[in-house]
Amino acid sequence: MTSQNQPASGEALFQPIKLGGITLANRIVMAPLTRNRAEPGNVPGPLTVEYYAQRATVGLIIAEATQVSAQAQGYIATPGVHTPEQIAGWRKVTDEVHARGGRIYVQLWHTGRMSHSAFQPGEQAPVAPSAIAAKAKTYIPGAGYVDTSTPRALETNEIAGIVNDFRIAARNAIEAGFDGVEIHGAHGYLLDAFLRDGSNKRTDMYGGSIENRARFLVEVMAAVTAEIGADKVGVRLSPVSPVNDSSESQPQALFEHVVREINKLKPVYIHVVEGATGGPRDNAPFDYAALHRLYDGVWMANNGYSQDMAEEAVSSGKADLVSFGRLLISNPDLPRRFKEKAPLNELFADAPLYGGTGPHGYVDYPALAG
Ligand code: 8OZ
Repeated sequence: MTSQNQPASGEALFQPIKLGGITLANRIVMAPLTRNRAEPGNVPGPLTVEYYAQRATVGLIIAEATQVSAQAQGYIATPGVHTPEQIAGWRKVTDEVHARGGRIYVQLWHTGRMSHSAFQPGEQAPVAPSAIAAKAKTYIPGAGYVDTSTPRALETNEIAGIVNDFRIAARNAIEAGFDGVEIHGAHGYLLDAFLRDGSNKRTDMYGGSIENRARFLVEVMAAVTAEIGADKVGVRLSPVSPVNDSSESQPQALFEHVVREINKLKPVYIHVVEGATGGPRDNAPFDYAALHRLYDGVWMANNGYSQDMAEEAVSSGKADLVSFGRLLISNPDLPRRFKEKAPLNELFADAPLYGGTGPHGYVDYPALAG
């Protein structure tokens, strides 16, 4: 109910903060960013080690969305954390970040209907709350950007297996050296698609009422907190983001229920995307302060924050942490640049945010000299 570790005044972004059993050096977080750079087997490779290591001066890195199972994949070259090779690849990343004094969580996802049968085991249909295709696209080599596949509705008795996939992936993440995990409960992926009445038309105990639609996410949070400890688990929500064809008729009531239930499990943070992901912050009315009041842990805000906005949010107690996406792609040393009020690099115009092979646009954004 109260914001934690608020500094008295000034330089709020540079006050350390406790997050479960670890202390973050500052309030600047690297948001989870899909880059589609995983190597064959969906294993993070040497450039990914370098990329995260370059960004280790943020208070916390949240490594990109990482699939909990083969079925969870929806895009090309996204990493997993469900095979020994993937765990070993991530171990190199976490070792290098820790060697540089950084802290790193990983975001765990199941893409649900945001997938294509080309990514699915046996080229099956992707799975979702209901058999409704998202009006969205994914990239397939050779075919380009194609519509996501019409999913099949999960059987009620399949849900426990996916809860278990999240539980095992969380255990694997700890084995890989991560300081904790963020459950991806946002952006229209499987858990968020269950939350929302635009994508969930079920008539079993996982559909209908708000309580029922929240059940899957709450079960995942309960399983993961029981497995690795609530002090190592966060969750990301995007209450009014329309991204990936997401819609909900009563977002305030839905997400107040979700946060009340999640609060009982005492995860260390809630990470909220305010407004439309990567777009307008005021696309739909929503009372984020009302949500924050329902939660006792660390509150992380995201979406289009500048340094000044972040400083105001943390010094006023609206947020304890602020995560940055694009600014951290182009500025590996963002905390230092903020501290020194140094100019910020722009994104390269000639390098893709998603995919690519060599260093360009991934590990060649310059840090300040000296
Ligand atoms: C951009 C492209 C693909 C995936 C998200 C994991 O929106 C993503 C994502 C973003 O959370």
